[in-house]
Amino acid sequence: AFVENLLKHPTFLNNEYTTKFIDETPDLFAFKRRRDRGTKVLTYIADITVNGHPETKDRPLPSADLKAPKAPARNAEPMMGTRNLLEQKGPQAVADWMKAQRQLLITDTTMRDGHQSLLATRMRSIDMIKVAPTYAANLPQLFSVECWGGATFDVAYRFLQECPWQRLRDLREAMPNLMTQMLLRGSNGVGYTNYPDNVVQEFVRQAATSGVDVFRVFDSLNWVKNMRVAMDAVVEQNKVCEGTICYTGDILNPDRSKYDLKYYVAMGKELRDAGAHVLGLKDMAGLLKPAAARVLVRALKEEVGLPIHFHTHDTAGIASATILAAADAGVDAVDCAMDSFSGNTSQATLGSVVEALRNTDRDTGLDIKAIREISDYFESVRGQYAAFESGLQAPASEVYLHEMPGGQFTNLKAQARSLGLEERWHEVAQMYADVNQMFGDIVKVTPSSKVVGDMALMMVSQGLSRDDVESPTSDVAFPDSVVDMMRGNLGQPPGGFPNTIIQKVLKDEAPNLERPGKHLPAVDLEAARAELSAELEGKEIDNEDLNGYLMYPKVYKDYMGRHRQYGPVRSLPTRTFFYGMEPGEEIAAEIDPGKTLEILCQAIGETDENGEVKVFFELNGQPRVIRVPNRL
Ligand code: BTN
Ligand code: 3PY
Ligand code: ZN
Repeated sequence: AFVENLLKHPTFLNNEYTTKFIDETPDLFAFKRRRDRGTKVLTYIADITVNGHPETKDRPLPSADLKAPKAPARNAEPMMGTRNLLEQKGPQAVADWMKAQRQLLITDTTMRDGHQSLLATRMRSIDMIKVAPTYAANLPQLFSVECWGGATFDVAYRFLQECPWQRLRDLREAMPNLMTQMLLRGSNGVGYTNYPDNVVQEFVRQAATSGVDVFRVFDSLNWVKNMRVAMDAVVEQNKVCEGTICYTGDILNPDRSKYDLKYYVAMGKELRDAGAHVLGLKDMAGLLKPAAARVLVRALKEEVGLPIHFHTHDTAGIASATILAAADAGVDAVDCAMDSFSGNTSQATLGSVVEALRNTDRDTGLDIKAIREISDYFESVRGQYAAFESGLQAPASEVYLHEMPGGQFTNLKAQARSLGLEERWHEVAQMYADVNQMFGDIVKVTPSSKVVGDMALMMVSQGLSRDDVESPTSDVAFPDSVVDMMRGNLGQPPGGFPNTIIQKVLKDEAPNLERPGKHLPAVDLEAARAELSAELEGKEIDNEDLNGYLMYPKVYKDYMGRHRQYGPVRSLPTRTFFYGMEPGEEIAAEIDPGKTLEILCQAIGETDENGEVKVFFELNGQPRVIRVPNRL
């Protein structure tokens, strides 16, 4: 029962669990009195200073002599980039240009998959926005900057106490010549379940309006039918639609014939026919080996005809070899992360790929000095997030056994730790592989990867084998996510789920084999807006807020409740956000363009008879005393 409850916990549903749950979500309307933003931010700092941040409790500290990250100098004039082409000529012109030119195009993933895979998605907007103008000025040859979507959306609201839409607007403004890119989970939006069609459409419309140029759209079971609503919405917005194949198995292994070359070529053609401008090849676990990449890329190039954008992970330590093989075979664009955010479960090393191709016919044209400087910046950013490091020491070929996506690996390991299974990690890895076979060998990527992970953890902790689960006489309490998937609520894998497991999970209930969105009634958007506004005491709900709420109703409302209490904490330096301040320390926080709070922490008082602590500040030169409860 313990495991069952844990698997139902929202933080597990979120799949981004690393350290501690936040037990104490403040009541939504605990603070009715209107206070100015300065006071709210001071209240936050005082609270963290006295009580610590629940997410960094008992976790490693950043080194004491870590310098505050400082963005590198910029070249004078940002040159024209891919964004200018998109704006002037549209998405088809971008696709045509990709095919026509010879350099290997590079997407920088540092601000999305890089930190999602290495730091549990915890990088804060301020650490991105500070360096974004340097990208625009010094790396104008980039194909795109992946900086939004995937897990970043809910983690921003849930753990970072900031608005993901504002992050997007700010980045868009800071990089006017570069295409921004997001990861969209098809009908699952940026969530873990299928949404009604109009919610997906509205979300895409808003993401395009707020600043996304390239939409990488995938489906967690590779079901193109379930991707069309999202793809059509992207095309409708005149943005780049990257219809994406998720790669699993091994095309060169005759024993894994379910996902063979023919399967991928057929899917590529389906995506082309569904309107994709670019074909995404998403190797979320890093399973594509160099020799297989050569064969696959060549076949897709020849038979599909779209430009190909390849994404992989370095979990096995071999990602750059695969990228170079793909480049030889004619891939058009690839994903890399800044050196200091690369390797292991993240992407291949940007600077090294650039250097490897220098003076070849696929030379990327990127400035290696600019890359080093930005990587140095991110190195000091990364140091601030020591609490979220996974401790993974080395790449490992074990990924070819378990096939876990890079973005899931460290999270699942942390979940295993929290269940006391850390010592048995390799059993979890083997069980993950067994569950995959029991489910019929499926694509494993958010959210299907989470379902496999839930099942594997449950089985290891309860000592169940695949035979135990499949036995007609055993009585198994399946995790909710497994029941949901077998009901057909994430859609259908190629060939469907095996009857053995469907019958075991659903008993007499018949699964839905149709597209889940077909049966989900449209949400009345204006009614939802009115309902949310009423719940938030008449607050005006703009389209960004509405879309956040539609994706994650509770997460959004909890965020708003904390926002009323703590104000614009996104503007705090990262160290202050996670660790508060020390007496004598001084910081600045720009809460609006041109409006800066100069904050000096003077002293921290003793805990009084009411259990409260006074924290003494100077705010823009004026003394301010904030009282917070000591909850320790
Ligand atoms: C988060 O939820 O992680 C971001 C907001 C942090 C809220 C602070 S953390 C310390 C204190 N305890 C709470 O429950 N809320 C505040
Ligand atoms: C996500 O959906 O967040 C992923 O990164 C999948 O690879
Ligand atoms: Zn990835």
